[in-house]
Amino acid sequence: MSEVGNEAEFVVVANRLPVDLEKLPDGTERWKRSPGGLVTALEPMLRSREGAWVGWPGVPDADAGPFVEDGLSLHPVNLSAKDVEDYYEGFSNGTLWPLYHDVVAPPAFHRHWWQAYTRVNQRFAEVTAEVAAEGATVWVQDYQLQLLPAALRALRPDLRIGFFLHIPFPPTELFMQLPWRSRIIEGLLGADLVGFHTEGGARNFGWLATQLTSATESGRDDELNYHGRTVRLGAFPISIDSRALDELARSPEVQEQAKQIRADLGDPRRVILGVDRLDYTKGIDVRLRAFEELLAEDKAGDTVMIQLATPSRERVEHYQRMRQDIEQAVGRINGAYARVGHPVLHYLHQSLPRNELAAFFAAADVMLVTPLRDGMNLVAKEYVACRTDDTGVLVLSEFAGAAIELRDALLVNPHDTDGVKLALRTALEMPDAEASKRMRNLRKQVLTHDVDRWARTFLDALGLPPADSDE
Ligand code: ADQ
Repeated sequence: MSEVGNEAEFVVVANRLPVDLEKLPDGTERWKRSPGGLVTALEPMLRSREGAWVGWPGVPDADAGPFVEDGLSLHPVNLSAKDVEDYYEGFSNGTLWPLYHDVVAPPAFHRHWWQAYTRVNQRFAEVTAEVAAEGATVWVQDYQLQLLPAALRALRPDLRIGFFLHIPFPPTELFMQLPWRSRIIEGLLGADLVGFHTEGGARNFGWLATQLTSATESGRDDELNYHGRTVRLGAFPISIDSRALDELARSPEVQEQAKQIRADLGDPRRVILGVDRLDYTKGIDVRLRAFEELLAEDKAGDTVMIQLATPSRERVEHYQRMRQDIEQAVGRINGAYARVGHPVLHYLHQSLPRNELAAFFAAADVMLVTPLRDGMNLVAKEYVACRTDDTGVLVLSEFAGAAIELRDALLVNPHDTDGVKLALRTALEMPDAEASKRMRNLRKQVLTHDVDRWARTFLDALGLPPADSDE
């Protein structure tokens, strides 16, 4: 750990730092890297510009100061247990998350949650204002920080500010439910560029801005005029580090592990896979129902399904209930259709290391991605990147942002159980030639549109010139 200066030319602000503070049983603390696509994509750009990252260290009541970790300058925003409860679990995950995902669970509106959200966004703005050099570029990430662009601009009008929303921007009728709707839009209008995964999100936002604030259309559909400034809007579909995953999946270790997984399952004719954060938006119940009905109708053939689910937001009530429902369904399905030593459905409520996850992708003939609503869904792209021999079929919800780019998937409406069942059967029976043709097209898309390109495109639009040493 070393001292850090406060003069960064490029600053990323996200709810979480790219490292988590871990409290060990003996009372000591250590920083643990939390690997993710965002960190991988932004790391080279942060390094080449001596950039900084501002975010919460992931545990309540930490007392961490700025430090340098592995060449990255990190600036913790410490949150109390009450902040975490009201700003993060409350307003971010109990109000905004369900509201922005088509209210698939009812959002709760509480004034004290909103107050905490305002307060914490202000604190993030203050830390960022201290870190950024004169005229620096700041890139704010995601729904937890929508008030930050305006709060930061008020403190530091010299900064160039970009904002990217990783979840869907909701239909205008739903957004209007939010008691603090104008404040959120005003917060976002503090940015010079507001990015979404899809054109639809950008359009919804643009329309709401002209209805709820003094913003006016500029004559171009990707621009608004607001308080004498221009605010640009745009679609920037995020992606993955496709090359790295392709290489990992080709490695002899991962290929061997994939074979072993199939052998452990009893070498069934077909393996179906689901991989998600355990979240009610992901439609895990939808695919379990479709699989259960195929089993009941004796149409699944010699097939085994695996559902991997990373534990997520375990303190939020909706998540606890959903976990119970899913685990009950898993028990019911195996109870009815398994044989001793041969479950038809394997469920792991665990987070797996990257190489193991790649082996599961490489082992699966059919990938089921059935969210009721999803900003993008990186799992769909990860599966494609791991299919290095052009085999495998992706079944993908049309309500995932990824469906716009991955046209050669079998697209389904997750609300239509018969439709999902039919797609699943089609996938299980698809002739090899058709599957490979589709997979080749999917791979072309995913390998040429990686997360690097996403970040570069966004930062170009924001007007941050490439540094000489950018990779
Ligand atoms: P998420 O809702 O988290 O992201 P997603 O894009 O699918 O959804 O990313 C999940 C990540 O977790 C993937 O990289 C996946 O491999 C990993 N993962 C899932 N289960 C795992 C397991 N059991 N073990 C290990 N890793 C696991 C939000 C939005 C998305 C948007 C992303 C990026 O909700 O719509 O695509 O941000 O913008």
